[in-house]
Amino acid sequence: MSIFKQLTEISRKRGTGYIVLIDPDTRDEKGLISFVEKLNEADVDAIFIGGSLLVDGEFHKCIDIVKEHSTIPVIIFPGSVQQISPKADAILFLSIISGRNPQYLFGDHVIAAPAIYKAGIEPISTGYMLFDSGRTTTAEFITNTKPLPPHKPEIAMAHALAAQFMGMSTVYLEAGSGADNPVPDAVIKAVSSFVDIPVIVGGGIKTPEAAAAKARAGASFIVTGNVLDKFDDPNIIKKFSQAIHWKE
Ligand code: 1GP
Repeated sequence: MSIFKQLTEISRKRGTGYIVLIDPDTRDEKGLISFVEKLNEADVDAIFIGGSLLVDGEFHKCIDIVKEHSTIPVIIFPGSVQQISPKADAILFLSIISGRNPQYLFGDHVIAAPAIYKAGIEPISTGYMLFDSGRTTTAEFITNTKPLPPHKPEIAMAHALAAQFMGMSTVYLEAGSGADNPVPDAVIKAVSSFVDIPVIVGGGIKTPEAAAAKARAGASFIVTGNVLDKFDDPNIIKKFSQAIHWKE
């Protein structure tokens, strides 16, 4: 069964799936191994690896280490065409549909497709929708795209439906890593009840309670990233996981 099918099965059974994003620039090897060990015990459904701006260039090493220490599926969340590895299980084949920059709509894809084919990893066609979250995010700046207004659900709904009509497998509602304001629950509810494809939600989700509300609003998957480093609580990942898997 494909990774995408496995994940949609999980979200159907558990209400919502939980995905943790690892930015390869933020941890040294020792820190990464101990973080992955925590993920193994916290009932996390998948790991995203990637970032909009990789300073250290530790992307490949990061995937090697995570694969060596975990059996959780590893999905590349690419910030650029350089972020492709045969060691991963799958890759989000992202089109930034909130923007109108051709490079990120159907430009880099032409360069990446043969490399992904050669790597033999599963592409997951994803309509990536960046939302305005109060201040400029790295993704917005690097991709030179305008984010969607967060208080206009009808605009978000139309974008997501267009993605579905174009045959994309999923849409990703993104406020950006460390966003002050995550994607509002009302937008998640409007989009997820309007389209048939799974809805991934991430960016600035700071507490298990906030994650639970977004899960119940209709998110198929919740993604948390750097926010996990801001807690002293050693059980925080488990708490997110329990809050997100709301059908249990
Ligand atoms: C995943 O970019 C997010 O979509 C991760 O965001 O780092 O704010 O959790 P945080």
